[in-house]
Amino acid sequence: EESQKWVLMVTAQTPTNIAVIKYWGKRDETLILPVNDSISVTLDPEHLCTTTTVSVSPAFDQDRMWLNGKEISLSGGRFQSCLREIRSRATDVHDKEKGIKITKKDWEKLNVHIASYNNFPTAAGLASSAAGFACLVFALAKLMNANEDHSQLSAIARRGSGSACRSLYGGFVKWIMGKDEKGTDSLAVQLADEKHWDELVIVIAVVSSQQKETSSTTGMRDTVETSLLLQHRAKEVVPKRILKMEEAIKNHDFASFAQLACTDSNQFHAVCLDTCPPIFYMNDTSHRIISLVEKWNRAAGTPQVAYTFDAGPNAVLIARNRETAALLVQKLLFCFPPKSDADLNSFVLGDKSI
Ligand code: 2P0
Repeated sequence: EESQKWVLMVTAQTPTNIAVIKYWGKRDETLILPVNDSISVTLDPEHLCTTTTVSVSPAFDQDRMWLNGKEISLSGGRFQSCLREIRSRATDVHDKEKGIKITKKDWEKLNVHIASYNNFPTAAGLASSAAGFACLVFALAKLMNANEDHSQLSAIARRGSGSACRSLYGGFVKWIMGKDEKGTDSLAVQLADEKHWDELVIVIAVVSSQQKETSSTTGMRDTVETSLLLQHRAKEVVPKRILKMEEAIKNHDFASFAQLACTDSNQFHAVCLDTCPPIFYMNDTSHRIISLVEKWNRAAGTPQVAYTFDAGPNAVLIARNRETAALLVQKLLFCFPPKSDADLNSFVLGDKSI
C-alpha cells in the first residue's frame, strides 16, 4: 500500500513556432516525413505557449491526458508513437529525497498522467499542436530520464505533429527533411539562438479565433495527391529558398528575410488553391492586411514588416524593430478598428504589449 502512494512529476513550458519557409506536404504520413525542409522562428515563452505536467505513479492504472482541463483520448497513433518512443529510451530514475527508485524495466509497466494547457486558442491556425507535442515529448523525456539531445527529441516530437519538431529549440530553427526511409534523420537543428536577432518583434493579428475548416493533416494529404504546383515548389523552389533564408538570418538582412518569408507564405497559399478541392485559409481581412504591408513596404523603399499566414486567416507580422512594431499596431488599429474591448486583446505582441 505504502509504495502505491508516491507520485513523481515534471512540468515543462514550450512556445509555439512560426514557419517563415513553410512545411506543407508529407512523403510518409505515419512517420510524418515532409516533402521539403522548413525554417521557423520560435516565439518568446511568455506568449503562445503550452505548459505540460507529466506525472507517474504506481497508483495510475492507465495512461490519461487532459487538455485545458478536459480529458482527451490518448488512443490516437500520434500520442502512442511519442509515448512508445520515449518509454523505449527511459533509464533508471532515483529520487533520493522521496526514496523512489524506478528502473528501466519498471517504466514498461508504469502509467502516466498528462495535463496540458495552452494560453491561446486551440486549432485556430496558431500552431497549438506544435507547442503541445514538443512540450509533451520534452516533459516525458525529463520524467523518464531519457538522455537524448534536443535534435533526437525533435525527431520524436515530429511523430506527434510535424511542426512540433521545430519547437524543441528557441531562435531560428530548421527542420531538415532527411533522406532516410525510417525518418531517423528528419529532425530539427538550431540555426541561430534567440539572442541572435532580438530586434525583431512579432505581432499576431487574430482575424478569427474560430476553429479552422480544413485541418492541416487533411489539407496536406489532398495537396500531395492533387497539386502539381506542390511538386515544383518542393523540388525546385524551396531548396534554393532555404539557403537564401539561412543567409538572410545569419546576416540580419531584413530586406531579404521579409521578401523570402512573404513570397513563401504566398506560395504556400497558392499551393492550397491549386489543391482539389481548393483550400481557402486566408479571408478578405487577411488579404487586406497583405495589401497594407505591401503598400507600406513599397512606400518606405525597403521592407519594414514581413507577413506570413498559416493554416488559418490570422496574420503573423514580423516588424524589423520595436519602433516599426508600434507603428504597425497603430496602422492595424486604424484600418481594422476593433468592434469591442474584447477585440483589443486580439493583438498579441511577440515582445511586450504596446
Ligand atoms: C508550418 N503548417 O510549417 C506549416 C505552414 C501550417 C502552414 O506545420 O499533420 O500541424 O501534424 O504534421 O504540423 C501545420 O501542420 O501538421 C503546419 P501535421 P502540422 O508551420
